[in-house]
Amino acid sequence: MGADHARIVAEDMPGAKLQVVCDMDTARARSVATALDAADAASDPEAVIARADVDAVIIASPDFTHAPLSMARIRLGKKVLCEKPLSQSVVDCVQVMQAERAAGQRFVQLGFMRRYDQAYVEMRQARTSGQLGRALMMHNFHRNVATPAADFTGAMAITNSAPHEFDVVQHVLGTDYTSIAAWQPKRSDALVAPVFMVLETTDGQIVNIEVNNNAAYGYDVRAELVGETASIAMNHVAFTRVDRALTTGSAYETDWRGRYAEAYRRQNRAFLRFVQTGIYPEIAASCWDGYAASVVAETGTRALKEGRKLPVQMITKPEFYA
Ligand code: ISE
Repeated sequence: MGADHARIVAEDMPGAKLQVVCDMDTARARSVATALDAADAASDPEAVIARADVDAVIIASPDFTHAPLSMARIRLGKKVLCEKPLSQSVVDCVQVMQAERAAGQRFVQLGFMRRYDQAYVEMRQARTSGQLGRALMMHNFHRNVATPAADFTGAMAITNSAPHEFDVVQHVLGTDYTSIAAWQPKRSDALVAPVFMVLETTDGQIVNIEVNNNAAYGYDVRAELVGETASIAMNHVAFTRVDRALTTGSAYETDWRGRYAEAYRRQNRAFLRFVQTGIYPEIAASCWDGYAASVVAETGTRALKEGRKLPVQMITKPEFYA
């Protein structure tokens, strides 16, 4: 993801300059920096964050680094686009929110890029325009070709993959969650089985989410928002269809970077405008949204383990994030 963000900065963000590429693997940082004509390469994120020639950073390092590096940026008064999750630790998320509130202004934009995906934009518009009637349910499935890491688990499907749905569904519906339940079917092999979740919202809606990290056939994310008088469903997104020999078909992306390429561009350009103007992007995800997704994820892993529905319990939303 870091290399992909570096390419977007270098090629798709007019007004931005790719200044430094930082990675713990110095050779990899140098390779990406050279390929994208960055001014420099480095391997110490704290030093890069403090550089006078760096106005803003995009954090795409391992999950456990997101909260401490975001805090470092807040202390320096510089803006950061932090890849999801803000942290898998709810306590860490609260600490970042406390640091941002103490600093008295927003510095962190969180990388829940699906908010910028045209399909979810249209779903949210359909709900807010009233053309669906009262929103009742939202069905979601999120399928990867194969697990992104060898040590991937069912719990990680909830903490690593499902936060995208936790965030974007809450964004589309304009509600919060009150409960979550989670189950897994039994596969015939040793691969991580799908996780199926059912959530209730503060506005009396029902949400179901399937995360299948071993779907095999393609990267496929779809959703349907069902209202009292109409529903809106997300199509399979493909630029072309091939009709041949009495068949028709279209291709799937291999992973999220292709399917959400435009959403990343829109998200990152919104971040650049935030850096340039100081005006927080209207649909961007904040530290509060990062906290909320982490609370749902943490509760969901317990619900999976305990085999029962659990309440989603969050702190009161600070006015700072209203
Ligand atoms: C990955 O970390 C992402 O963020 C992708 O958007 C998601 O589709 C995938 O399931 C996650 O593992």
